Amino acid sequence: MRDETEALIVIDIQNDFCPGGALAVAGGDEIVPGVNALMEDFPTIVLTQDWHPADHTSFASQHPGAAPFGMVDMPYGPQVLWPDHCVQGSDGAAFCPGLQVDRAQLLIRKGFRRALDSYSAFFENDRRTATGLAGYLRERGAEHLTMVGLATDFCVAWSALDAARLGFEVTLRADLCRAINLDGSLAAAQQQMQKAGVSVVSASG
Ligand code: VGL
Ligand code: ZN
Repeated sequence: MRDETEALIVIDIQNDFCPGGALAVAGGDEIVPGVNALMEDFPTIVLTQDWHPADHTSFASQHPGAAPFGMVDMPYGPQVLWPDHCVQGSDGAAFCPGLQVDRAQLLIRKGFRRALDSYSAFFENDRRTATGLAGYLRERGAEHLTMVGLATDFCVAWSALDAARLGFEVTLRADLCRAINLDGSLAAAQQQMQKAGVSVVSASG
């Protein structure tokens, strides 16, 4: 077991991001066994869950004439329009079958405000509205965060970038993440994470 300065952040491993889901990420389900094994090694485990109202403004269905994966300008900046996904209480919003969640101490739900999306586990997409996770982790004594989950280039990358900006030491386990890769979003996210000092690795270190 690692010491109390180490926390594992398990991002959005939910049915809608796995094959057959509304916003399926290729191979999303493949990471479950590895994430389960990694959880055994961490004293502090946080899960996040994308958790939208049915009329969330990140859904293309809320914008007449718009198609999924287009862009729209929101008051807080540009926003990708998504297929309806992770609706609060739906089967699609539930954790993927087999994900071993019993040892997690905190569940952060995000994206629950209709007019504001939230990719990062720390701040919503206005980059100002905090989820409370930074305070929780600091009070628990966490300094080094390991990130796994879905999707690499959206919720995982935004979480990793915010964590680095907040002063945490961040490791991303690329082998335990899968990407959406929309218009080069994966390469862009990798570049930003490298610049921010996020350590992207493919095995336990
Ligand atoms: C995510 C798009 C929309 C993610 C969530 O978990 O990466 N991506 N909502
Ligand atoms: Zn979402």
